[in-house]
Amino acid sequence: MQAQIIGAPIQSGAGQPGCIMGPDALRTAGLVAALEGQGVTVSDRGNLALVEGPKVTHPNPVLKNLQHTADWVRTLRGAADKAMEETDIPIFIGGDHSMAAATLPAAANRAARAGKPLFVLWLDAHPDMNTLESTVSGNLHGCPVAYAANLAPFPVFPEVPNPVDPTRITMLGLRSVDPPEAEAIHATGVDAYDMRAIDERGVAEPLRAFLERVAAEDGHLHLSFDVDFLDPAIAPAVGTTVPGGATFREAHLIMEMVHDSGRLTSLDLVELNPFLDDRGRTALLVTDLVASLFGRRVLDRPNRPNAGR
Ligand code: DIR
Ligand code: MN
Ligand code: MN
Ligand code: MN
Repeated sequence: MQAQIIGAPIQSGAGQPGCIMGPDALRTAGLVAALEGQGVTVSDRGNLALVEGPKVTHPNPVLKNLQHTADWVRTLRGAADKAMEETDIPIFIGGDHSMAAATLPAAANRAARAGKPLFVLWLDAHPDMNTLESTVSGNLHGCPVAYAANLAPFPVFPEVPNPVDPTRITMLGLRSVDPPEAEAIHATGVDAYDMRAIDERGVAEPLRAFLERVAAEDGHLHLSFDVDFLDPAIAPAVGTTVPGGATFREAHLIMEMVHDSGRLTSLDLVELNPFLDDRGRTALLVTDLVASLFGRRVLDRPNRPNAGR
């Protein structure tokens, strides 16, 4: 299996600086070796350079860094559409979650070319379903799902030829949802599990049902992993921590189940802010989760009879 790593050092969509260092922290933590350790042939394409695009404006004065973020989304969209053509599994390392405004449409384009439905697994404390009108913070990392699913006009970003079907999005880990986002979840049929649902049902049951749907419809699967999905106690390096997040064990289980499904076709690793990290522990944890996502399991430890599986 081949994977490309595409670094997107974009931080203008987040409320505070630091995500610009995310891609290099993930490399420093050993992301390439973690993938190669699972037999993946990795091509690290380095970090993208911003290309300035057409001038954009919007009447909502609260929007922050609109031009710069729009330029980044356009730049990454071009690179993402290309990576989707070139490799089995593009891995987009960021960078804040406005990246998904490029990677989701690119994943949807590839699925459409293949004649397959696109499913999205969204692991995040937030649904990121604000529109350019509904956002209160003005941070564009709170908007990519609404844009990619075409829930509202986003004239500042490129056109979305293949909107993501909200009923094929499963969100796990929600615990900070703005009222317009809650309305959008219900109105569109996004399959959303907040922490209460996870406390009551665990992660395995809803995830298994989702992965069975992906298999039944022979779909593509894009996984968008926001570091704030994790509990802040184990993953402090994110600007938008929310208490009560996923545990180490829940997160690894999800990664192992997605691996076992054999369905993963593209991946975002977003919102890592190394400026807020504690001796690299969050970058190391994310790297470790990626190893699980690509097949590492406990019984693969050397000196066990099934080592090297
Ligand atoms: C909030 C927080 N819903 C917003 N969103 C965050 O700014 O739109 N997303 N932090 O990651
Ligand atoms: Mn997010
Ligand atoms: Mn988030
Ligand atoms: Mn494997």
